[in-house]
Amino acid sequence: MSKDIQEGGKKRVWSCNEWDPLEEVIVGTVENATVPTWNPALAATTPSHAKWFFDKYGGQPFPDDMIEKASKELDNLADVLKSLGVTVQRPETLDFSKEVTTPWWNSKGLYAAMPRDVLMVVGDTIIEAPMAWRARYFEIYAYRRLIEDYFKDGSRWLVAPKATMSERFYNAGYSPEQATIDSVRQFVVSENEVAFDAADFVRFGKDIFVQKSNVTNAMGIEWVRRHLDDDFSVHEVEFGDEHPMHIDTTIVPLGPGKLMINPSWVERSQIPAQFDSWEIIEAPAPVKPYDSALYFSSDWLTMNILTVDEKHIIVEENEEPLIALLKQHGFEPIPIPFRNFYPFGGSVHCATADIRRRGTLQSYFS
Ligand code: ABU
Repeated sequence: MSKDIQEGGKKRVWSCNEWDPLEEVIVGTVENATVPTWNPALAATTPSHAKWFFDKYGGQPFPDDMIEKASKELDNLADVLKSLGVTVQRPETLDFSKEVTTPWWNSKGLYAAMPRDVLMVVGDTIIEAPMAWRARYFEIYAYRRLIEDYFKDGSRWLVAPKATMSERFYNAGYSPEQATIDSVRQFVVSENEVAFDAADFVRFGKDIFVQKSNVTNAMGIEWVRRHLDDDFSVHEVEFGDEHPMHIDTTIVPLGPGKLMINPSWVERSQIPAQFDSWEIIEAPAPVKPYDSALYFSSDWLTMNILTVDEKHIIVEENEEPLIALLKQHGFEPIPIPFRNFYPFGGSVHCATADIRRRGTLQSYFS
């Protein structure tokens, strides 16, 4: 990679890690969000207590009051980011209630609420993830006009191969109750086709860590590895989440040399040796009870924060123990209301995707 590119130059798309000063970001939308019908891919990671929600609303729009409250919180997040000098983009609203037909299956869509899941920026390259839920097959098109603009402005653009998501894409024998067999983690996606969600990757400059999950398989990880410049190394990690989907409630970098871990899933012995000289900070337990149910995620949305720069971190305002902990470590948390977004499956990290962070491509590990 040329020196100019290593430094981002004047590129509109440039982001190498999770903590350099954020200059442009996409914030998702819950407009037209449609509840998926219960299916094995969803069941693999969805808390079983939430099944009633999908039985009741599957195939229908999310209830209006949920959309209204979450939209307000997203708009507020966008305003907070703008007030910090960050350029904010929003996706197009697609008609997610429309049923699409492929040669193998029919499905309605889901939403464009979680840009972090569907795309990632590595250096000056936008990577479109192929996704692993049928309801998310066409989700990237909500971002396509933006991506086309970024491409016109000089970004590189990689589109991962779309799987058929036919029967062979999934492990027919997978059961969430038997997620580990003989110490080997099982997943609902098979190894027959490329699968990954972008949110299973976390960027630390030249080193990128990724977990296999119920939406990311070894072929998906290898696809990313082979398509990145030689400057990047992709390291696979495994932690204790029995039903993993997205790494951003498991390990979260707070800045160079500071890693926040989920103490209920991450044993110190599982942390890769690269982090030996890093400060490891255990996230406090999530604050409960929630005002609203968690239909798509674990309780650990607490950790799903957005680092604006090395000092400022956007966090959900009810997560007081986390706010206190961040202050103790010298950060200035920016609390915002975001609990009404939680039932859609994420918090501020999921709801955003970095497009530009000021900084250079570096190695943070000796
Ligand atoms: N999409 C982030 C949610 C991960 C979790 O369930 O903890």
